[in-house]
Amino acid sequence: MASHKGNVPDPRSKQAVKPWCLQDFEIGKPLGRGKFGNVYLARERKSKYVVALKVIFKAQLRKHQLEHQLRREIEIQSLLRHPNILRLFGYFHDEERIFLILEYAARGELYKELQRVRYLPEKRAATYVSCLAQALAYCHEKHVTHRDIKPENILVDLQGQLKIADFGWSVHSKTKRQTMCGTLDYLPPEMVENRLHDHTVDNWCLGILCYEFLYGVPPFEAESQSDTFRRILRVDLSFPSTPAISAEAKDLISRLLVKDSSKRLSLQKILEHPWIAQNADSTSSCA
Ligand code: N15
Repeated sequence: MASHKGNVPDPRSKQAVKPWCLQDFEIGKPLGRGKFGNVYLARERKSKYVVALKVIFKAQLRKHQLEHQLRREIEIQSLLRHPNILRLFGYFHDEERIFLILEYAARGELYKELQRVRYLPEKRAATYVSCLAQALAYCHEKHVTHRDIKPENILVDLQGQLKIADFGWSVHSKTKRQTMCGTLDYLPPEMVENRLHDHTVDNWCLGILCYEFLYGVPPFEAESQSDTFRRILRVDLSFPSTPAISAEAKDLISRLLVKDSSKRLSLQKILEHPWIAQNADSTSSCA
């Protein structure tokens, strides 16, 4: 998109010469469906650049009084430029719909990869956690918190790079966990108890994610929501004997899943943790 010439607007420029419109794109298969609209594979005609085009129906937005929130989300998203955060290239609208031009991640949703392979080898898990910690550190620097980093919100590109995508707008295929009244598995204690929370909720979520990468299930999974609540509030953490996981990995998880949010390992300390230092693949660049 950035290589456009002539009258085609630079997606980064606030005063675009000519705004994007639907005719600029060839539309392909649907990538996901949701309450507010769908996401389609699309290709910009001139550059042949492949994107994910998200369609949001204005009537649906209005009905749920989310116009304001969408505007804010778009503003925040437009500010974020990181290799592990899904890019928003631009947007446009017609009478009924808003279109978001989003980065296309060819390998799709991380939770599906996780479903396929059950759990990840430690080196892969450590590489993912390292990249995500760096992406979250970038967000926190920009005062953006709660990127909601569960596997359902992470995409994988052709090179295998993770892309944090915020599906707060739930325009992607629902997972079993989501259709069953939304997953609580990633909520930190302070959010379960509806207390004040800050950027350290992301550190907790990274601990949950690390556990799920290694064991294939989130640590506080239970039959009922109230049991999950109870397990989160007690930080009822245990490590199954299979798969066999290194003591260093368990140490990192234990230092993130800490009830007192001020005592959770900082993102910088995650990157310096022995398990990350020894296992994360620094050649498979995430930055
Ligand atoms: C205001 C806005 C910027 C914030 C709200 N966030 C989003 O709208 C984020 N969002 C991203 N919503 C949907 C998507 C999305 C982007 C969904 C799917 C994909 C996507 N990029 N690439 C895909 C994708 N690639 C796939 C490959 C195989 C199977 C499914 C795939 N989906």
